Amino acid sequence: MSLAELRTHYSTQVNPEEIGDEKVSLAGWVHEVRDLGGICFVVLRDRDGRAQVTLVKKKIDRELFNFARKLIRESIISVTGTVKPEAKAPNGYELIPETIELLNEAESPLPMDTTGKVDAELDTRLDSRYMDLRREKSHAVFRIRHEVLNAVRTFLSNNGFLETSTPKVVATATEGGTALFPITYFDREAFLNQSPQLFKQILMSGGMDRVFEIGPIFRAEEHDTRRHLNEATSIDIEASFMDHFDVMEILEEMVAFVYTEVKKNAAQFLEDLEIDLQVPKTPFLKLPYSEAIEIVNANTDEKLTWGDDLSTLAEHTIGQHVFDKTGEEHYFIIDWPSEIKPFYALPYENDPEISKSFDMMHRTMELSSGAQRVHQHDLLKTRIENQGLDPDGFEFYLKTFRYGMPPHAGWGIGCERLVMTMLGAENIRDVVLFPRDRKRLSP
Ligand code: AMO
Repeated sequence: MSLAELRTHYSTQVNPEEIGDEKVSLAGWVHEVRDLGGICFVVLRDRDGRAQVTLVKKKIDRELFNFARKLIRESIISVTGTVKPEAKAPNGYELIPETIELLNEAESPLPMDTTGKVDAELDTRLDSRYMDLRREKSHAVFRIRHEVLNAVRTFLSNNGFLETSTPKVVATATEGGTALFPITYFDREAFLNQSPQLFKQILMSGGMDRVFEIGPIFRAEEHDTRRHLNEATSIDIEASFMDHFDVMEILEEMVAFVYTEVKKNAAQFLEDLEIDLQVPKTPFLKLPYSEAIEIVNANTDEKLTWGDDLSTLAEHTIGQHVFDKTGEEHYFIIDWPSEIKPFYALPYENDPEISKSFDMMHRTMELSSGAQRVHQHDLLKTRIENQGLDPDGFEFYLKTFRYGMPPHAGWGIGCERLVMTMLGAENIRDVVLFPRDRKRLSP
């Protein structure tokens, strides 16, 4: 027998009306054993749900009954039997076993509660993530993340974007300001990439026209906050013959599509998390940076001037202001000072102090940033120099601007922040399987 035959169905696939006398095999974890003397219930849990295995002492083989009573929680079993409708049991049926095969017994006591009845600290949960994932609420988060990425792929593919993968081991920085993780690459120093930025732009010169990438980015940021990771997942796009407004439209439509798909395809998991998801309305408000700092100055003690970055307090203040006015959590801050945006952001021709750039915000934090890019070689070289970087290190990138580079634009959105804000998670680590932060390198 092949191992796949240990299971004919997932627990949620069994319909007692349709199945009749047909034999059913389920495989999974022993979630709970309730021994009431004359009757014993074993709750089997698999990835998609639960099933009640019912053993009535008088009606069943004595040996099987005694075996079931002694099953240790979280052991792996395969149960074969017939089903009976039972309104009070999960999925509306109970499984009357003919055989129960113990495939791998769990040790006892368990390192962590998996029923969700006992609250555990985030750190404890992350230390034993394999146990934590067996909790309904933790599992739900990653089912939703799966739907998010599925929807992103569908949306971008349907809009003509090609999926690409670019190197994570690189020789240069792109996002000045945030530090790099150095690594040893044979006899040279290399770094873990902060963003696919340079590569996705090179692909525009290569005629790929519209590309996207979903991949890891590495940021050696020292701060330990609830919304920063040192390894994150970035969803990046780059598109030729588009300006910043064109790609903002793609971004807001994508976010609305993702919410709609999650609502449709992950309804059960939203329910497990007690979330009533509201699909954001498009188009999102586009607030110029100059107005954004006025809002901060009018409502807080901060006195921001042109060229200042936005603090967390500033972001919260603007987010609340927009929410009070529009009832929407998503909005853009556009037209940032050129001096605080990376070298690749294109300044307006008639007012070079301002760049064709944007951040897409959620009420409490930045979700994405993007821009129309500098596509003129000489201007790009000057901007690299002006930011104190050495253009020689960028030669592989710069030269692609000399032989036919179309005007283009793009953005990057953090997958974890997208999921975090969608679910109202307190801490970004909640929505990452194995977070990498200042303190955490294992598991
Ligand atoms: P930026 O540096 O703003 O832009 O990053 C884009 C988005 O990626 C997410 N992100 C992070 N999430 C968690 N922890 C971090 N340390 C972290 N750093 C970034 C955020 C952020 O908004 N090359 C540009 C994008 C572009 O212009 O196309 C870039 O990397 O959600």
